[in-house]
Amino acid sequence: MRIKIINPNTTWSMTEKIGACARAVAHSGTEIVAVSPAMGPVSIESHYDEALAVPGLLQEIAAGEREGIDGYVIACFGDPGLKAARELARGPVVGIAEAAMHLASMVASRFSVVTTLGRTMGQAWHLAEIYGMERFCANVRACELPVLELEEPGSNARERIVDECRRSLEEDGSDCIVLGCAGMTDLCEHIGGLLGVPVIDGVAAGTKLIESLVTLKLQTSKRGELAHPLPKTMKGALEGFTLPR
Ligand code: 5HY
Repeated sequence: MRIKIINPNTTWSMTEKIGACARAVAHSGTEIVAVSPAMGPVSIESHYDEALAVPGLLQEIAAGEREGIDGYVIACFGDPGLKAARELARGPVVGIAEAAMHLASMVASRFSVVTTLGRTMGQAWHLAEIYGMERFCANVRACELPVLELEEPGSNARERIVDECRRSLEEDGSDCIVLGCAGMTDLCEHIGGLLGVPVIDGVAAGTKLIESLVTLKLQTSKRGELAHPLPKTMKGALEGFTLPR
């Protein structure tokens, strides 16, 4: 099977890291295609960034449909464009926040999300609410870490994330950590080994969930809300997104 993992930001070093972590858990028969869109923000740290990441993301979904991709992971903790991606895709699409929160709810009683900038915490809480995970989500914490600092050699990002994870276990009543950024994917094993609790990376979680859904031949339902979008003319800079009749 072929799974496309889309890092909706345009920082390819993060995309390569995401692809490597997905390949590390994927079945030998699964091909992982890891991409960033050709256009969009270099990192996603606000609603503005998230909105501007979606057109490029949808271009990658449309390309995947032409390429015969079996399923998709949206590798950004805000799960941007998830429903729109599901309308375009035949196969299943998951977001890494959705995947990580669901798996956390199966191995622990309460999880804390540890993310980057404080201003993105609201989106994590919003996703917990719409995914029905509020009763499992003890807290959402931020390290006040710019996303791209995760890509800087020699930054103290890892230590700051570990410290915040420790505080969440001590103060939130959590018994599990959800990493709140795709850029943290390579820290999962290290932090889990240090803290002795389940630490869930949405990239790995999403990859295995899509593998399972595809194996079970479960595709996105095309009856009603997630049916293919209606034919629509798009004008101006979005003209290329027109859906012909
Ligand atoms: C992510 N931003 O996973 C989110 C993290 C965040 O560029 N990739 C990003 O803080 O929302």
